[in-house]
Amino acid sequence: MSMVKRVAVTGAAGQIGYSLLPLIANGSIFGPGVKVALQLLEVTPVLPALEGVRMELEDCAFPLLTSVTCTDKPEVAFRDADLCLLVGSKPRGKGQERKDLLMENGQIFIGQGRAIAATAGPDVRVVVVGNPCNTNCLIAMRNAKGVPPERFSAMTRLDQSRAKAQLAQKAKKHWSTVKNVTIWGNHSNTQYPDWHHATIDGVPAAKAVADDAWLQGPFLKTVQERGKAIIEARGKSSALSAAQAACDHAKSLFTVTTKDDWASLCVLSDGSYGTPEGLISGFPCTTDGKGNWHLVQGLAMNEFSKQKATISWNELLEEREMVKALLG
Ligand code: NAX
Repeated sequence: MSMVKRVAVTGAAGQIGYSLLPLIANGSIFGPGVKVALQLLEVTPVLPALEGVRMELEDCAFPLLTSVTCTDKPEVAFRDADLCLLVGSKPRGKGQERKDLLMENGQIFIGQGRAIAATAGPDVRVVVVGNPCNTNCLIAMRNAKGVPPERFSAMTRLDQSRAKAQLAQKAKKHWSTVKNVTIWGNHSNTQYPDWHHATIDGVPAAKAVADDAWLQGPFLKTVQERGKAIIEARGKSSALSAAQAACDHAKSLFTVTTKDDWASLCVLSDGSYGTPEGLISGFPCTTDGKGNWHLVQGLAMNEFSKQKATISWNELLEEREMVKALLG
């Protein structure tokens, strides 16, 4: 009997969904030997467009794709799911306050957290992409009663990949040679992309780049503001790269990741490195290939790093405070 992994994707008719679904159907997460069933969630008015996406998926005749379910009911989308990719959320409206956005999206993630607890598979993993992804993840996790909190993570993989690309280009090396970049804190422009433990082609990044002023200034700012730069250039937010990052993040949960090149995942803080306990925040992680992560411990953090990370941790604390009524 061949194995089929059930992957639920929310916001599936959105622009990230459009780039993400073919990647999943091609085996990007579970590999070329594992069949996948897609369970797609959208809001009711968008179901006709989602139907078009389903038709296109069928027309690709992906060898690994066994079925496509389209629904506006979270309990149907998450039923027996092995992996839930929570991509759908509401964008910030014109003139809308951050708190209102957090609260509005919070309602979505309460419902989805509950539905995951009620119907997802017994070994489900949940990856939150929809922004503000750290706090949305916290809300879903806290409302998914009975699902172990470490099954939840939020995505800073795109930031990690962006940082690797910037470091590589500065050092005139290929990005595949950049290892061990960490994104501390929130997936927002307060995030702290930390190069201090990174290597480029085996050489410490600071030595390979040989430009501390660039690392502490333009490098940080470019990674923090990359999303905005893409909107300015494309007129739309990053989708292709976000879809790739979502697959890379999920794949790193289901394959072994070592300290040779750790994954930067936003996961539940136990207080390590000074990250306030109970937040969903960026950490360097290894994984066991069975969906479980472990924090990389014992890394030195200098004053600069602590100061930068604290700015982002404080923002996450503020966000948590704003949504405290939603934390089941
Ligand atoms: P789109 O607006 O193109 O698509 C979002 C889709 O979600 C829409 O089709 C909408 O109908 C659907 N949706 C809204 N509420 C829903 C609900 N309750 N249930 C199911 N579906 C729902 O946005 P897109 O560009 O695809 O981005 C999706 C999310 O990813 C946004 O929140 C965006 O900010 C976030 N991003 C996160 C990134 C990260 O690194 N964590 C990077 C990329 C991206 O900005």
